[in-house]
Parts: sequence; structure tokens; C-alpha cells
Amino acid sequence: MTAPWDDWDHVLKLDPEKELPDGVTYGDICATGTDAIEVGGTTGMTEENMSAVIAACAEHDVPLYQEPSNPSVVVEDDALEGYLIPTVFNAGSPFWITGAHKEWVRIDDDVDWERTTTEAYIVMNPEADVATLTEADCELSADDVASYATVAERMFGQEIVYIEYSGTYGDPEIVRAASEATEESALFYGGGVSNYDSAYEMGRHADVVVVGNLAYDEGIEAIAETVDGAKDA
Ligand code: 1GP
Repeated sequence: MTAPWDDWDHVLKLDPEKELPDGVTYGDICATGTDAIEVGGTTGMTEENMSAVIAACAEHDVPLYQEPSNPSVVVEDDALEGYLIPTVFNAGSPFWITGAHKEWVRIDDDVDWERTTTEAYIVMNPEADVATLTEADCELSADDVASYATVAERMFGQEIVYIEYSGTYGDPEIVRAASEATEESALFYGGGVSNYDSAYEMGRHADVVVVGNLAYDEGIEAIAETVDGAKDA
């Protein structure tokens, strides 16, 4: 069975709490050559700010996914290709492994399973909001990460394994170890990718390179460079 992400190299993650730089539009963002846009963030998410970004991107021709950070912000919108639901495999709190998911199913009696995929997150930057929120154990060796990736793929059937260094550039050797451990799951890498070289380096190991902050800190040209790096890798 093929999945859309089998053909992706690069994803842009848009955080609805942040403002695009002056003069940059969502149209510009969608035209950078990225393979897909994920709308999501850890803090400050509301249905309103999520919906606004989804609506702004929906006018443009790029696959659009929501990555809801909690059950109350899931947006029902036909413009979305689907929902990528994070499960944090190294979370200290079980809420982020199955608890939030249980709440979602409890309050939403019409979950769109056809368009729902879970992503196995392995959170690696202890300074990131997502690490604090989920009480993640980020003290992991390459072996630990590879083993989590295998558990995600083999025991939990996760289509996507996501090495998340959000806010900092990660260790390529750890990403390589995860890549060697996964055979069927798509390996996503996100964190601190800021130019051609970093996108290329992580893209050598990961199937998909995710870029976030750069869209807000730098803008269009920098994103386009990372698209080139991820595609050349
Ligand atoms: C965040 O993995 C993404 O969820 C991207 O990280 O913002 O550091 O690019 P950055």
C-alpha cells in the first residue's frame, strides 16, 4: 500500500500562533516547492487560529494536513487531506501516549478514520515546549532511539516515525540509527533545519525533512533552499 508521504522529501510545518514575516504570504509559502504543509504547534493552539491558517493555505495547490496538539483543536475541513496525530513514544506522561487520543475519541463521535494517521514522535530536545509538556525523556542514545523506532514500526504499526528536535539541530547519527531501524515506516526528521546543507544532511537519513521556525525567522528563500537540499539528498 502506498501513502502520500512515500513521495515526499520536505514538509513545512506552520504554527498558527506565529506571524509570517512582513511581506510574506501563505501563497508564497505554498509555492516554495514543499511537498506538503502540516498545520500544528504545541502551545497557544485554538480551533480559530488553526482554521485561519488552514483556510489561507487551502486556496493554494499543496497537500494540507492538520497535526492537532490536543483533542479540542481538531478542525473539520474538506480542504485537509488528512490528520496526522502525534503519539509521543518517549513521553513521561501517558496522556501523550494514549490519554489525549482517548479523549478525542470520547468527545468526537464521528472521527474520520479514513483520513487519520498516527505519527510516532520521539522527542529529543529537552528545551522544547513539546518536551516539557509531554515530560519526555530526551536522554536517549542512538540505540534507544533506534529501538523506539522499531517498537513504533513493528509493535504499533506506525506509518510515520518522527524524530523531533524542534528548535535545535539534531544529531545526524541518531537519525541514521532510526533510519537503519525502520523498514516500512516513513522516517520524518524535524528540528533546526535552516539551509541547503542541513536539509541535505538530514535528508540523507530521513525520508522527509520537516522545517518549521525558518518560515517565521527567515522567509521564502531560506525555505526554498531547504526544499532543494532535501530533494537532492
Ligand atoms: C517542529 O519538527 C518541526 O515540530 C520543525 O522544527 O521549528 O526547529 O524547524 P524547527
